[in-house]
Amino acid sequence: MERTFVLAKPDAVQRGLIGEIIKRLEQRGLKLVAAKFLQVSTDLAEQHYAIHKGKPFYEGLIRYICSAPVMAMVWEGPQAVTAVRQTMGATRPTEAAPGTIRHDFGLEVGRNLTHASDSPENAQAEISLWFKPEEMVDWKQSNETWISGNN
Ligand code: IDP
Repeated sequence: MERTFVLAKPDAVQRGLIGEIIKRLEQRGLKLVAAKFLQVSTDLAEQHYAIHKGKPFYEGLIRYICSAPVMAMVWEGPQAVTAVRQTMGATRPTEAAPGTIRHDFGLEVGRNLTHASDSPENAQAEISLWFKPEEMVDWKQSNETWISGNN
């Protein structure tokens, strides 16, 4: 099983799309193992997006992430990183496939609604940046064997 870090960004929160994002991940078969609603500090935003420091969109990206609350989550499942990125769609909403969150609810890259880790290594780093170990909930979902299994 793999875990990945997901954010419903400020535009998703302001537009009342937290439920829609959670619904799609739940329907995919993924399991929610941690969640919190918070106002992101500049310090946390800069750590999270450190890789983009120096890019033309960096300052605006930090302002965007800190502009309203976000919903931070950890989702678990087989190939969770790949599955969630697929459900989110391409970074630019106009390049995202129909049926993905970014396509179905977005138009601009600067308001693309969600973040999801792009590799298992980055997922681990992002999970430990945003969550304490005791905030993760280990639980068994009763329908797990109907979502993942080889028999
Ligand atoms: P990702 O979120 O799909 O992993 P990244 O390339 O890692 O995409 O970019 C991180 C975030 O930075 C994007 O989700 C988007 O919010 C923002 N971003 C990326 N490129 C641009 C841009 O050209 N203009 C404005 N914002 C951008």
